[in-house]
Amino acid sequence: MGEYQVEEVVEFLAGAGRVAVLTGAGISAESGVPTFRGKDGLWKQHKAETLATPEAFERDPKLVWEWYDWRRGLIAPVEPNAGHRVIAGWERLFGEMAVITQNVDGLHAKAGSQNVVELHGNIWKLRCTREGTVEEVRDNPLPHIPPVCPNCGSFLRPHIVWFGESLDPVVLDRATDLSESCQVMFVIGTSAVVHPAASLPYAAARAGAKIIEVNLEPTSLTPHANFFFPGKAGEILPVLDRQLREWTKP
Ligand code: BV8
Repeated sequence: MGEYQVEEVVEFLAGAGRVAVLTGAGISAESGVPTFRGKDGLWKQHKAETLATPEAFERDPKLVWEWYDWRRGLIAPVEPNAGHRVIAGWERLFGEMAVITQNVDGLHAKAGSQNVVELHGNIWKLRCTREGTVEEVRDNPLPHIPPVCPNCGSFLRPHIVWFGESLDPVVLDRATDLSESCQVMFVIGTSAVVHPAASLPYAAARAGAKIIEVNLEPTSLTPHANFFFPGKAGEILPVLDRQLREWTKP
C-alpha cells in the first residue's frame, strides 16, 4: 500500500467530521461469504434473473427459497472480519459515521456498527407477500419451504430488494442524504455495477466529498476516486486504522 497515500488519507481523515462507508459483497468475502460476480461468485451457479427477481419468485417460490435458505445456512456461522470491525470502531472515532451496505448478510451489525443502512434488505428478515409485515426469522434451516405467514397463510418472501424492484424510498433517501452530506466516502468491496447503489459515490463526489476506494482490483469508479487502495479490505482497513489512531493520538 503506498505509504504516501496512507499519510495523505490519514491527514485528510483526521479532519473529517462526517464519514460514510459504502460496502458491497467484498467486505464479507474474508468472512467466507461468496461474492456475487467473483470467479466463484454466487451468480455463477445461478443466474440472478432466475432467482433474485419477483418473476422468479412468482414462477417458483420453492426454488427461490431453496437458494436463500442455502445462503442463510452459509451466512449463519460466519463471523465479521477485521474489515467489519474497523468500520464498527470508526463510529467512535469520527464525529458522524454511517455504513451504507448493499449486503444482506447483517455482518456490519454483528461487528457492532450501529448506524447501518441496508439498501437491499436483510436475509434474516421475511416479509408477508399479502400483509407486508416483516419479521426477523433466524431458523436455520427454515422448517418449511416456502414459508407461509402464520397470520394469513400467504407466502413469506425474503425481505430483500430483487432486480427490477425499487428500493424502499425511505432507505434510499437516507443513503442519498448521507452520501451528499459526508466529507469522505469509503467505497469498499463493490464492483460498483448495481444501481442505484453505484450512483451514491458520484452523488458524494458532486457534493464535495473525497472518495477512497478499497478493492482487490480497479472498478469503473476507480478513475473517479481520490484514493484507491488495491487489496483485501481485511488487510488494508486495519493498517489505515492504526495509522489514523496514531495520527490523532492526543
Ligand atoms: C431499481 C439482493 C428501479 C439480492 C441485489 C441504472 C443503470 C443500470 C441498471 C439499472 C439502473 N437502474 C436499475 C437498473 C437495473 C438493476 C441493475 O443495477 N442492474 C445491474 C446489474 C446492471 N438495478 C435494479 O434492478 C435495482 N432496482 O433500480 O429499481 C427500477 C425498477 C424497474 C426497472 C428498472 C429500475 C435493484 C438492485 C438490487 C438488486 N439486489 N441484491 C440478493 O442479495 O439475493 S444486488 C446484488 O449485487 C447484491 O446485493 C450485491 O450487494 C450487489 C452488488 O454487488 P457487489 O456487492 O458489488 O458484489 P460483487 O460480487 O459484484 O463485487 C464484489 C467486489 O468486491 C468486487 O469488485 C471484488 O473485486 C471485490 N472484493 C472481493 N473480495 C474483496 C474485495 N474487495 C476488497 N476486499 C476483498 N477481500
